[in-house]
Amino acid sequence: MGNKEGTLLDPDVLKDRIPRSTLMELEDDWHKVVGGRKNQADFDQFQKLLPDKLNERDLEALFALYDHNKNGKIAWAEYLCTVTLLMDGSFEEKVGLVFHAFDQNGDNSVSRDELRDAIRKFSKPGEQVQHFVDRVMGACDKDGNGSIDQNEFMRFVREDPEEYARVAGRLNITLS
Ligand SMILES: [Ca+2]
Ligand SMILES: [Ca+2]
Repeated sequence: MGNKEGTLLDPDVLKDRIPRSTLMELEDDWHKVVGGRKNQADFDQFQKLLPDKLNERDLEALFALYDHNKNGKIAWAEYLCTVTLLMDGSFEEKVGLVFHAFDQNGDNSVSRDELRDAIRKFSKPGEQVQHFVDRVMGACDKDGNGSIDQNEFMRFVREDPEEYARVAGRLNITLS
């Protein structure tokens, strides 16, 4: 499940990717809400770190996106990494962030069960969940091995942005 801090990027690289003023604001907010760098944010604290007030389900989806190592808490490194990728990430990095959130057991593939859980958490399907899972699985799993790897997911997002928007709709991430 990745390293123990749960970052997807090297913390030293991260610092240079966002403006110094933004980094200081993030640190300041963290300090006020969560305390020291070693403290981890729980769900209520996480909510206070966000600029916007979100409904419960959207907030849960966002929490899962930030919680890279899936331990139910947001570490400073996870927070900084996710904010940086959302602000400054490439298309591939942002899709990778979403893929990582879908991949519960961290084996770099999304199984049908993981896809179903992800769709329950992240999607605005507009149809019955099981139908939606079947359709998305069919569209993504080009080699037919029953799970989705990152390249397959990337291709799916490129080929059908509207379907992707339904899959990850609660996250409301602008891809660039
Ligand atoms: Ca975590
Ligand atoms: Ca997996």
